Amino acid sequence: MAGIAPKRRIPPAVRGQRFAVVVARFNEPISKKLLDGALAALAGHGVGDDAVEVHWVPGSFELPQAAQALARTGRFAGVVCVGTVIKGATPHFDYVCAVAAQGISRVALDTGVPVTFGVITALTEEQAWERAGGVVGNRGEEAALAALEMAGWRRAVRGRKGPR
Ligand code: INI
Repeated sequence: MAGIAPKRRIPPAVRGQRFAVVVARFNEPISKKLLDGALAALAGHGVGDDAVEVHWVPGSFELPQAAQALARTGRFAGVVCVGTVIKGATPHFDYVCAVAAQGISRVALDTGVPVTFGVITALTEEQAWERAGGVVGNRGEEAALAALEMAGWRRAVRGRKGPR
């Protein structure tokens, strides 16, 4: 998917909050770049290594289960999911992508914790590298920025009083 990533509106209040990053090990060298991008984005907003937990799972199919367990602990202001799915010769790709996207969205809706989608869904390995810190950006970084923004938004909404 092409497009222009939005300008982020991340309030300083997210500093000091805890985040989790779940990484799918499949296509590990590419997913590692997504993890690096996510950690750099978090650190750039005052969320250092000591406030971030990294959890590895076998593949993108498993991302929602891990995200759900982490979100349910109540310990994290946001959970960032990263993985790399590359299309092969069979429909396997479609199943893995659909489960990852729908599952991650469901965890966010069911728990209320921001859970973001940093999964590359590429037709070729070249496309995947382009989205892992290459010419098209870094989907891990983008997902971390989205988690930071949503965590700030959630905090603001929860802090608001009812109608006067
Ligand atoms: N998982 C990925 O994250 N990326 C892939 O490209 C991929 N492919 O191509 O198969 C993949 N498959 C593994 C899947 O996510 C599960 O780990 C596996 O099916 C066991 O549940």
